[in-house]
Amino acid sequence: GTKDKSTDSQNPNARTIEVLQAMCDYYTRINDRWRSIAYRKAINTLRRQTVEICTAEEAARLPNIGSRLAAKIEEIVSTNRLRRLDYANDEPTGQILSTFLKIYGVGNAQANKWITQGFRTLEDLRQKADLTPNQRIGIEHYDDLNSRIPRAEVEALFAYVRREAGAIDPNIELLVGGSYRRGADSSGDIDIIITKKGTRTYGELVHFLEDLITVLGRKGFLVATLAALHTHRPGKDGPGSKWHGCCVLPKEAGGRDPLVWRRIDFLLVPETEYGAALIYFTGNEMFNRSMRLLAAKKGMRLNQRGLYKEVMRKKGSVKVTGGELVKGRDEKRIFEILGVKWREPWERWC
Ligand code: DCP
Ligand code: MG
Ligand code: MN
Repeated sequence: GTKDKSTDSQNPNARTIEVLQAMCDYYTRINDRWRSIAYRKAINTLRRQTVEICTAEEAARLPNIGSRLAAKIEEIVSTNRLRRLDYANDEPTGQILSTFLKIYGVGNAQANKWITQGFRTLEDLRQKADLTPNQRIGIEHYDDLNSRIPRAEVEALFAYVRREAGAIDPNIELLVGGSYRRGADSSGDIDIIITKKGTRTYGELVHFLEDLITVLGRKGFLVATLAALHTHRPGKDGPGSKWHGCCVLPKEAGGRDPLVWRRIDFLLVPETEYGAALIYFTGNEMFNRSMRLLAAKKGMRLNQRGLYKEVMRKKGSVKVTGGELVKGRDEKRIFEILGVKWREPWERWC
């Protein structure tokens, strides 16, 4: 995670790590998940070395470093640079692609399509492209939606929501998950998890959320809807019910002038699924992935709704799962059953 970067300068492979990190950032920017994961793993391996790794052969002997990455490590050590990175930095489509990919909700397919259609700048898109309402929001508020939300502002936004929520239903419980719960100084969005004692399905919370959205919209706190309740089909799987949109901190609540648009997510979680949902929505994504892998290794299945015993009845080629192991609000029980040491939210970076 980002936390160990400060120690890199003392590492004998500091320069190699720096270049590989730039490469990793590049792949993250152009949404190449596999390569960015491969680079991150290699960087973690190098961070653990106490001697400098100079040749491809030495590098390839280490865990999580394949032959192509090993060759790149040798190139960095012997030339102090990496041609692939120089190339990535001057690649014009790479720059355009990364600009387009930062538009909220835009993925590789859409970004590449725009490039093929000849669009080069956000201004091109604004004026000439055929945009969905969400894409237009993403472009009109590009800078706001790409800037981090300081922790204090997350708290002010949350206080605003909590006050209105409490007026609708005093028994509702709200918590900020995501990077905020992990203790981050700033967040990309604000993730609000909503639950209530005694609830068994998210359907029991839907009316509350509808009321909350209405009130917050009327007050000018919510300014755009990106993904609403009705896009979610009851009975289908998924994280229960959710709402994604944008909000602003009103001036009278300490908001800046001009108002800054922020991304906000509401997630409905019945009390019976709260523990598993807390783990999922606290993240981070890598931590979730490793927890799910661990569960699978122990013949169980973990998702945002619960920890299940995998019942391997074969029904055609479909796996039938059953036997929920943990019901309720207890995050710690899930760690216990998985046999892993409890980790506080702020220790869940990787
Ligand atoms: N999550 C996940 N896998 C995904 C997306 C999300 O496991 N593909 C989980 C882990 C995240 C949490 O949901 O921590 C919230 O998602 P966010 O996208 O809001 O990510 P964070 O809150 O962690 O970071 P940010 O500060 O960028 O919002
Ligand atoms: Mg978040
Ligand atoms: Mn989110």
